[in-house]
Amino acid sequence: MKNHRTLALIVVSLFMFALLAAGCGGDKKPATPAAPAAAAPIVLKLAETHPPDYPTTLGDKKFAELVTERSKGRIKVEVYPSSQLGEEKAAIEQVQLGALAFTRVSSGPLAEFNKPLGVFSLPYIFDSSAHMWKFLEGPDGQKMLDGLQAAKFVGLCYYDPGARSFYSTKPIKELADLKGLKFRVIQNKINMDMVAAVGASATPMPYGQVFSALQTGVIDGAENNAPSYLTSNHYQIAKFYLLDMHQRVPEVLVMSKVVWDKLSADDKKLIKQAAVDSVKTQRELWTKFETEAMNKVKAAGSTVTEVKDVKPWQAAVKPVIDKYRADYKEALEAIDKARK
Ligand code: GTR
Repeated sequence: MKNHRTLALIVVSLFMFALLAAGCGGDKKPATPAAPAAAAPIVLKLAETHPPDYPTTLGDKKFAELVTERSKGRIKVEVYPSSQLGEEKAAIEQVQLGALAFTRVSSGPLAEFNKPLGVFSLPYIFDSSAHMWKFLEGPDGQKMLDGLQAAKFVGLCYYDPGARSFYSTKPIKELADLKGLKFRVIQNKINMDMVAAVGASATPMPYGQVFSALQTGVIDGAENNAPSYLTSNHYQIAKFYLLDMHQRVPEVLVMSKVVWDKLSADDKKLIKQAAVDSVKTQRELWTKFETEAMNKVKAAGSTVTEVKDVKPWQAAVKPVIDKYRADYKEALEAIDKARK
């Protein structure tokens, strides 16, 4: 009897030992400690309205690539093109709330959240791309980026927006042809006034709705730079493009201040620098694509008319500048100074 019990005890002990050796021993520590698990990367989303191979999207991707490389994979920026995360206004709202880390948008819609940026929607304030960049890269342009913090954004950098011009389904070859036509604009008060000043009427609507609005005749036209005119396919319906170049509305890469505040000082520096360093890529690709886009729309049958003299255009929209001059006094003076 006693022998049986001893035998049973030995068998049970051997069984327990085998279990422990197989790693089923509850919280028993392993003999050699495992290497600490790698921390999961910080994943940050970026919303972009343009298609994947558009120069601005490629600027975003360069930014993402620099962030991954410089953080050695610790921080990952995922770029969502083609308005997958919503139209610009919705993306801006999400960034402001902190639900989304970044968005690349036009300062046109962003001005609805941070008034000082509205100055960029005023027509003909910049003579050329060089004039615009001189201002943007100077202290006053940078001050405007920094000013975004007041609206819970961190302005990281500007991207090249090109120049916006009117296009229509109706023949437009000079200023007088715009009279009575209905143009879609980016939602912003200055755009409404500008379109009224050239004798037309403005319909604000999100970018993604313009194609069908042109198709159904809800609007007669819209206005944008050549790359957008091409990639949005608006050129397929609105075949008359009049190069009046009324606005240069800088593109801005913004980050959510809510997300920014959670980052370490070193990571903030890394992100800011990666954005600044991505500008060169975006600008180079932009210049190339502007010409390419123009050639493509011409080849596809668009009638592109150059405006030889912008003076009548400038005279027509002068009341708009006068109306807003007091609101944007300081910025307008700095923009004038950058001309010299
Ligand atoms: C483009 C700009 C977009 C968007 C669009 C529009 O030029 O890059 O961000 O603002 O215009 O007209 O809605």
